[in-house]
Amino acid sequence: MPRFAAKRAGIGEQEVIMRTIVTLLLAVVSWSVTADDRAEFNRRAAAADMTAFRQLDLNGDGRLTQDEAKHDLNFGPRFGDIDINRDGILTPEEMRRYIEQTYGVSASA
Ligand SMILES: [Ca+2]
Ligand SMILES: [Ca+2]
Repeated sequence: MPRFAAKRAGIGEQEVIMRTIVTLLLAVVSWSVTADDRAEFNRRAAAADMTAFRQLDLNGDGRLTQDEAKHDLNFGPRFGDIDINRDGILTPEEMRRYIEQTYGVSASA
């Protein structure tokens, strides 16, 4: 009888340990899914910004002026944040730095 009780207690402990492991695994899985979602979001946002940069460049000189960007409701308001040297022109280099700082991904321009 004591052996039986001990065995039962042993199974109970194993069950607790298993439940703990499963709980931890689920936590790790849900955390990594969140991290993947965040990384995927950042990649898409970076790609969207680079696409907008190219599309808004109406005269095709590879740079964006405030005039070219001002009508874009997504890009226009951020112009000042991207324009690091405040000369009113966004260069591909400023775009890359903004994307790296904002999204933590390297941009391909
Ligand atoms: Ca331009
Ligand atoms: Ca600039």
